[in-house]
Amino acid sequence: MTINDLANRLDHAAISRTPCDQLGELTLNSAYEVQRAVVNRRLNRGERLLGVKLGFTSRAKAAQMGVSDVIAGQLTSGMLLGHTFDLGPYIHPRIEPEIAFLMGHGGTVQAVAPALEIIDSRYRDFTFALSDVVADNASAAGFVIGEWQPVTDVSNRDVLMQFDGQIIESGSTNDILGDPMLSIEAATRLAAEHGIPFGAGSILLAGAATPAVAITPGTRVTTKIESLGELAVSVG
Ligand code: OOG
Repeated sequence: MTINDLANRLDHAAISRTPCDQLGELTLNSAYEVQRAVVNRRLNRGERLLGVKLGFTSRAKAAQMGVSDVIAGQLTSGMLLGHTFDLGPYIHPRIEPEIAFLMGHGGTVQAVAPALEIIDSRYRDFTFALSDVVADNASAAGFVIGEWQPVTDVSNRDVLMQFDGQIIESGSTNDILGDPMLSIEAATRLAAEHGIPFGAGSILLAGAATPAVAITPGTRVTTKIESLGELAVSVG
């Protein structure tokens, strides 16, 4: 199987909303090559690159999925959702609260916002090895950004996620690598190692502070992040 064959398998799964088999033995470098080929298929269909997402920056998330290393995926314009969206395009979507950074020049941060990320593994039963999920663009599927705000200290802040007003997950921003600001260094390093564009104007999703939760139509999802306020979305 070539890199292109593997990318076609993942792209077809996403487009047809039919989960596929895991890819089998693959080095991490080859997995990032498959990711690039998968993202290129989106760009060839007219999408634009908007930034980078990190995966498994929180121990709770890594434990949920049975993996340990921090990984990067790429965010495209087709994944950017409004405050109301439907789940039609996804296979088995889950949602997680995130912090978004808007990057400035030279690794500086221009703005910060609360965010929600929809992840959707293209693999059957949402089950994968680390190389599989890297190839599958870190399960990137959708994201919603709340109001951008001036840069403020976002370390050690409470994070909540509610479904229809009931708390479903809670944590701290320090669950993200011990300090969410460290996600900038991690993204810069992974982007440089794997040829992923990441610079001024890029959005960075720093990784979930809590495990992801399966979502179903008709749910109102709210995240509240201390110092950043709240973001609420309606899932149709
Ligand atoms: C991979 C994506 C993980 C995060 O924030 O840790 C992730 C997955 O769990 O499917 O986005």
